[in-house]
Formats: sequence, C-alpha cells, structure tokens
Amino acid sequence: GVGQVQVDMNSETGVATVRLNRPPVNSLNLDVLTELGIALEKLDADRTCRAMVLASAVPGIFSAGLDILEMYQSTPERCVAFWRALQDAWLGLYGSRLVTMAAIEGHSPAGGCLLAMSCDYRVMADGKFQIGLNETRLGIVAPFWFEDVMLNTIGHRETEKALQLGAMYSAQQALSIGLVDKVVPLAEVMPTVQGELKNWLQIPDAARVITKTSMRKQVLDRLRSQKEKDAQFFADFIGRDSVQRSLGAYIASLQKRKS
Ligand code: CO8
Repeated sequence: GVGQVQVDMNSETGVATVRLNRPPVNSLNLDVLTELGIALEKLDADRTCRAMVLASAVPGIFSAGLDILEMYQSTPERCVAFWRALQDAWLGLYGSRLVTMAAIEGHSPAGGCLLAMSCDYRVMADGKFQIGLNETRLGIVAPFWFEDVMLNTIGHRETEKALQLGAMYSAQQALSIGLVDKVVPLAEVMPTVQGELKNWLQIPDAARVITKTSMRKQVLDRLRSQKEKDAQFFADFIGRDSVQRSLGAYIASLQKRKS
C-alpha cells in the first residue's frame, strides 16, 4: 500500500512489513489508527502471512504517539470515535496471531511506546532516540490497558516509576529495564529484526500462538469487556477544563522548543 500505513507482504518469507507513514512525526490520528487496524486485520486473515515487522517510513521517528490535536478542543463524539479506533488497532496488534516485531528506528513516546510494547520483540536504534510512556508530563493519565501492557513488559516496580514520572528512556536505559530487547546501531535495526525473526519462525505457529494467547488473554479481555466504558471515560477525562489547559500548555511548549 502507499497510504499512511504502508504494507509490504513478502509471500516467499511470510513476513509483512508495516510502515507508519504520516510525516512529520507519525502521530496517530483517527485515520491512521483506522488504517492500521484494517491492515492488521487483513494480515491476520492472510494464511500466507506468519510475521509482521512494525516500523516507520519517516526517518528519526517511530511514532510520536497519539495525535495531540485529536485530544485538544475536540468534540465528545470525535473523541469516542478516535478512542474506538485506537482500541481496535491495539486489540488487533496485541492479540495478533503473527509474530510481531517492532523496529524502533526513532523516537517512540506514549502511543508509539504502546505500539512497540505490544509487539513480541523490540529492536531499538542506539543514540539520541527516546522511548517511554510520558503521559503524566502532559497532565493526562495512561489508560489501564497501557499500564497492563507495560506491567507485562517490564514488571511492577519499573512500571510504577515509569508511569508516575512519565519517564522517557534512551535506548540503553530501555534495554537495562527490559523495555526493549536489543539495541544496535540504526543501520543494523532491520537486519537484526530479520535475524531474530528466524528464531521465532522456527517454532511451529500453532504452539506459539496458543502460548501467546494464554499469556495475553487476560489483559485483552479486560479491555474487550469494557470498551464503551473506556471510550466514554476517555472522552469525559479529555473534556475536563484542567486537562484541556494542560494539553494547551504542552502543545505550546512543543512549538516553543523549536524556535
Ligand atoms: N501530536 C500532534 N502533533 C505532534 C505530536 C503529537 N503527538 N508530536 C509532535 N507534533 C508536532 C509538533 O508540534 C510539530 O508541529 P509544528 O511543525 O506545527 O510545530 C511537528 O509535529 C514536528 O515535531 P517536532 O518539531 O517536535 O519534531 P522533532 O523531530 O524535533 O521531535 C518528538 C519529535 C520527539 C516526537 C517530539 O515532537 C515530541 O516529543 N512530541 C510529543 C510526543 C508526545 O508527547 N506524545 C504524547 C501523545 S499522548 C499519547 O500518545 C497517549 C495518550 C493517552 C491518553 C489518555 C487520556 C485518558
């Protein structure tokens, strides 16, 4: 595909590469999340596909996370639609039967970190890029299922610190707490992912998928059982004056940083 979510399926290897392509920073708006959800659904249904690499078509960025403009001065209806698209994309990714690998070749805050953590394996470029759930720094709160995914990735103690502080980690720091699995120079990220995929693809799919499902089902079901409530909570929370003020200030600080 050539849209904001590019899918390249290699039918010889059974590996699909999915690249986010929304310059300048791959922020996730309603359209991109909808496209991503559909792409994941299609790959899941494609019996020739065994694995997926999630990456970016935009140099220097994996994803800047949720599009802040979807949360700022929006309407409750739009907020709910936006949140449903995020829920569905995430349920598709975290629950995917495919081997999923994140090739993190750039910054990966907030929603970007969520996407990466939701894969089976993460390789990150060494250097200046950062990854983490920074929500509290924006005056917002990572939803319970973001928290669940992080708990499942780095454990309770590190998650407590990471979430309260809204901590952003360098690749080396992320490696040391288990937030990513491997750190290599930028040019080595893709080759490293391809090499690691060989290990995962040696395992018979059926046994691996049953194991993955068993490990992730509880967290998936927790959201599945309260999607509407969660979407409504998001819309209500985002609509608060105090939250809107925090987001407004954060957007201003992002713009100021540039000059
Ligand atoms: N959404 C919308 N616009 C963004 C975002 C974003 N997430 N990130 C950056 N932009 C904009 C910038 O404002 C800038 O716009 P402009 O050109 O008009 O000034 C443009 O994109 C380019 O950004 P930068 O110049 O900052 O690009 P850099 O390459 O220097 O830096 C970074 C890239 C590191 C990604 C930096 O832009 C950054 O830190 N962005 C903010 C990332 C962030 O904090 N994301 C959090 C989103 S919240 C989320 O994902 C989960 C929310 C859960 C909600 C729960 C509520 C209940």
